[in-house]
Amino acid sequence: MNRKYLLLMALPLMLGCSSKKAENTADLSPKEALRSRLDSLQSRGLIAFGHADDTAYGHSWAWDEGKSDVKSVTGDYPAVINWDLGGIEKGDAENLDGVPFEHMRKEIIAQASRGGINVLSWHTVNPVNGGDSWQCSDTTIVSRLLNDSTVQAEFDTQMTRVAVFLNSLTDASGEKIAVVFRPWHEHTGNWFWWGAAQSTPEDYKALWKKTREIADREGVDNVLWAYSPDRVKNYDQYMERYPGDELVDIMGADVYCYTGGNSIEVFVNAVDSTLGAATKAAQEHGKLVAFTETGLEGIPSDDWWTQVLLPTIGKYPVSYVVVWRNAHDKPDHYFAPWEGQQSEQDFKKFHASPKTVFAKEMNEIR
Ligand code: BMA
Repeated sequence: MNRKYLLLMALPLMLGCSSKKAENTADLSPKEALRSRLDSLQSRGLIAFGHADDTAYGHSWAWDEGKSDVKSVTGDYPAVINWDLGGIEKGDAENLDGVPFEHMRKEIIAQASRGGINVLSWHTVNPVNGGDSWQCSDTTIVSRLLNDSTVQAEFDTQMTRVAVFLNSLTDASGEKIAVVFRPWHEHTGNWFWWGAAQSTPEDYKALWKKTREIADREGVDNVLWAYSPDRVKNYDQYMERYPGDELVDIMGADVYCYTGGNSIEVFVNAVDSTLGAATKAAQEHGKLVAFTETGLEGIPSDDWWTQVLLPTIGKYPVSYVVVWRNAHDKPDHYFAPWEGQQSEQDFKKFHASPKTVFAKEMNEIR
């Protein structure tokens, strides 16, 4: 057992408060137990590491049972895995990146049973003409979704399919598996049909309300809902489209790092303004904080993990950080290292940091 593991086990005793909490989480609903675990990470100053589609495919492989690029480097699975529901709204068998939903369900169950957490994003088609999430030249979609009864009915069908999937996530004993769901993400940008140039703040908030009404009607009770704007300049911009305390559990943020010029400085500043705003919002509204999407595509760096990412986000009480997927069919599109990748050694140090948590250590987080 390594030093970090011992520290994790001893922390509740050192803090003198959490061992009681640990006993009590057994009585909580799956959703409240998940909230409590994320809160526990935050209050201990720990950050759970996450990777999109981690166990479905990786840099040069797909669908191998038990495989993971993160595990091939660190010996452990990520604490958090992001899955994307894009395509489920059409009744498709596979998501937009080719992950069969049945396979996704299996992997969600496997991740939960190893003590990890699952988070879901949704690159959904639009309910007007079925165009993909990035079809953003039509700026009337959100307003038609809210006001045109035909479009409303189509959205109802789509969101109901999402709800059916969420309700179907159960463990071996039949108990629901709680997940984080973050619809309508990166809405401060202009690249999705629900973006800032594509909807008014009032319509964006109404879109959330409608989404929650359908989920609630369908009995979805295993979800923590995350609000996840893209980079913002300040708190006011972060909150401009906040749909309300009754609809949101997690204050999230999506901020990517790019290469070239002063891109690291730009990234650090953007994380500071965005996670700074998310943290303030979370404190004021009694919510959790998470860095819901980030990464440096291709990781052309020897030390990005320990010299850029960790010190930049370590200042904020983020419960988890997710880096995006390692595509198996696009050799340059990856955000976590694999065996032999340039940042491999640095990622091992990131894994060994007392601040980061991977799947095995999640079992100590109650
Ligand atoms: C983007 C890219 C796309 C993918 C989409 C949804 O960032 O990774 O290739 O289809 O996310 O996962």
